[in-house]
Amino acid sequence: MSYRIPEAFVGEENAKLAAALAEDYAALGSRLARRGVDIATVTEKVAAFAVAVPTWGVGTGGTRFARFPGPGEPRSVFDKLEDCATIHQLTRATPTCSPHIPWDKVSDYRELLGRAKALGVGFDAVNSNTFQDAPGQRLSYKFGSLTHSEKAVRDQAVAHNVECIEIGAKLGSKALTVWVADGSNFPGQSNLNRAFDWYLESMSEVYARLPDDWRVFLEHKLHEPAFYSTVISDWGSSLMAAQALGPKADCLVDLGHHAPNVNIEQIVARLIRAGRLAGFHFNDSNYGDDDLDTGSADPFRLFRVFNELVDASARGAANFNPAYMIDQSHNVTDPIESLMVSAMEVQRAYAQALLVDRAALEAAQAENDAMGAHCLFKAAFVADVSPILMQARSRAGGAIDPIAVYRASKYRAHKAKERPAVQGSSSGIV
Ligand code: RM4
Ligand code: MN
Ligand code: MN
Repeated sequence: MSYRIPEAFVGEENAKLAAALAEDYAALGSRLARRGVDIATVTEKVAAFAVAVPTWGVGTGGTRFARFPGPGEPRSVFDKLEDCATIHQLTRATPTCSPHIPWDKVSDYRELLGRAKALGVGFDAVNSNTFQDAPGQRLSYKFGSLTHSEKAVRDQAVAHNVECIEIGAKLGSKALTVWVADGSNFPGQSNLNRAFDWYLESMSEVYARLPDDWRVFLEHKLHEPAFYSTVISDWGSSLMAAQALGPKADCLVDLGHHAPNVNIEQIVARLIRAGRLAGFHFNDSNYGDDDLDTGSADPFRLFRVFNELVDASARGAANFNPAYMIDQSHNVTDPIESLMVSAMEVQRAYAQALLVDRAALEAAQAENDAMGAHCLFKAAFVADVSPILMQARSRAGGAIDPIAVYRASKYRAHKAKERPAVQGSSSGIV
């Protein structure tokens, strides 16, 4: 029997903090009431908010230079599911996980689905992978996949994406996320227009294989591994592709996939306006695709993104149904701790955005009261909404303090015994 944190243990740990939480929650409730905000409504909305965790995120990541594996790392997708379930057990914010194929390929998907159900987690969007060669693969993706100059390689990449849809259908997923690393490293190496044509040609074949109730998420990224040109480098290329492919294609925003200082929330606003926002890969970034923990470096940016989302939902924006996923790499932390904190940071940004006094903000904007508008906006960001998050978690059976409970349970030490290290494990982004 593999170790799971006993529910009773979570209850005992919560009991130690319950009185303090009740006090803090009541105090915040009256503070918010003075501003005309009903804390119960905000708490309900936060409780209903979910974000998917990436199966590849529960393994230790790495940089181009090294990977430092930790004890008790998941050795297979079954182990990964256990860790994802633990993250959800304590945070109650991550009921689904997003698989990556072929990393999470198994011979029996019914068994995998059964295991997930037993653990109380489901599957979110399936991620295809044509940025590396799978063992035994016939043709190489060294010079591209969906946009390779040779038709046979493009066909192989299309077939891989179709296989991902088939696997996802068995797991109850409803979306395929496609990030292509394709591009060029030298000016002149490829024809910028032709590469885009090939992308559209290949993706329309993938699109044609989507079940009726599926969507495809097109993920753009500025650079890496292609350092001169990437085929789907920005939201403009992504939107052009989505519009060419059809209504089931939308644009996914990975927060780390933009140039430094780009106004990501404005990109989000534009995609919402176009009715084409697929959703997010949350992480944080200082320079590029750093894959830092969500909200760790720039929580204000995360808040600004959520402000656009809450605004869109308040306006009843059309075709607005974003999928929320985390996509980050954990190089120096326990991945379970990182993912729990990140899920809570996403909820925090959402809760803060719900506090923005939209009527007052609109009035200040109409009067061109720049400082007044900014202060209103900032007031929501600096509010400490922790008691709301804690209350939502504990009501749902999660931990008031997930990190403390996780550490006290010694989950990782249990897993280190159960999961002797194996060579060539597919954990993490390596
Ligand atoms: C990419 C991109 C994809 C992710 C891979 C591992 O930079 O963010 O979403 O699947 O990394
Ligand atoms: Mn991503
Ligand atoms: Mn990335």
